[in-house]
Amino acid sequence: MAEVESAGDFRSVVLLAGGVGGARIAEGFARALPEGALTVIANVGDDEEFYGLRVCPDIDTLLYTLSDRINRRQGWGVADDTVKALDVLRDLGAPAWMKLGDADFGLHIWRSWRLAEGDSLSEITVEAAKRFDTRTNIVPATDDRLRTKLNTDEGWMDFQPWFVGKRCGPKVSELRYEGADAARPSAQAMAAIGAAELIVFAPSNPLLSIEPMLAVAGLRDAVAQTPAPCVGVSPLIGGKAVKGPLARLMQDLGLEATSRAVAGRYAGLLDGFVVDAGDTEDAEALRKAGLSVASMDILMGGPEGAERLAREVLEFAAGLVPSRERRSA
Ligand code: FO1
Repeated sequence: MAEVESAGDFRSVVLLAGGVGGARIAEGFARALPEGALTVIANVGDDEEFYGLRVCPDIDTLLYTLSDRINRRQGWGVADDTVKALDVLRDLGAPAWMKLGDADFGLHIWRSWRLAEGDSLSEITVEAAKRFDTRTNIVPATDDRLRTKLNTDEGWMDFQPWFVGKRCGPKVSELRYEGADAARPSAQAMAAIGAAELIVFAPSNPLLSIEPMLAVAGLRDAVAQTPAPCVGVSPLIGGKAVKGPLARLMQDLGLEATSRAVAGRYAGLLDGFVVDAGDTEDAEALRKAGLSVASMDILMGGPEGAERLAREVLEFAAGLVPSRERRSA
């Protein structure tokens, strides 16, 4: 591994990401790093089949964000998209609760066609990232089937029916990452981790975005064993998520909705953790537990704010002597 002494020295950074927060910080790193230096390993636990088409919301949010096609107000989907196809589906009596836009359908059709032709999700995603000119490598955590399931007061549910269909309403008592035991990490994800000078856990939902990937044993082991520093960024500010149901979900599951508890989810994997400047108690508690902690403004806002955060995270990581609290865990 090349010597990294300052933030500008990083030539291969891996970001584990899912959801809107993951895509936002990915855009920040893409702006802060040299072209091609960033590989984003994307969650596939949110994937779902609609009308026989394979939809990969976390991969697609990355593709659209990094190619500047994203609907920035929503954080997902294509800007200025229309819903004519969905209207026809609704007229024909098909369920239409997932707002799939017309331009978005194009990507799902292309992906499903390529999968049917025998190409892997990794090959398809890498090609989509190139063709959309994202200037970033985007790879799925696994090519195998992996699905986040939620046990709720309405019974076991798939992720999108819970998240979008029921607007996260049903109370959650248990999570399961179906398929994780048998899933192998994608070759591209393993190669990226093997070459990484830094691994960052995005400010994504740990339970819904990061842990489904870490449930793939080969991927978790590779992260645990890398000599590269591993840094997590909290998705919580003052116990609240900028977007999404994280705080509610943590409470449902009997966890404290704090940055400290988020870091705890990654025990054994981190050399450093980034919390919001206002969360001083969390920073203190984590430092006492032996973790290097940086406090900064973690609210990204737009692309400039995301780039500022990415640069500050790189600065922090460059100064870290891998503490290996994770080695002794
Ligand atoms: N989120 C919503 O809240 N409502 C939707 O109708 C919706 C549609 C949708 C379509 C394509 C896509 O890639 C994402 C979409 N999302 C929608 C977001 C998606 O549910 C979430 O980004 C993730 O799965 C959570 O990380």
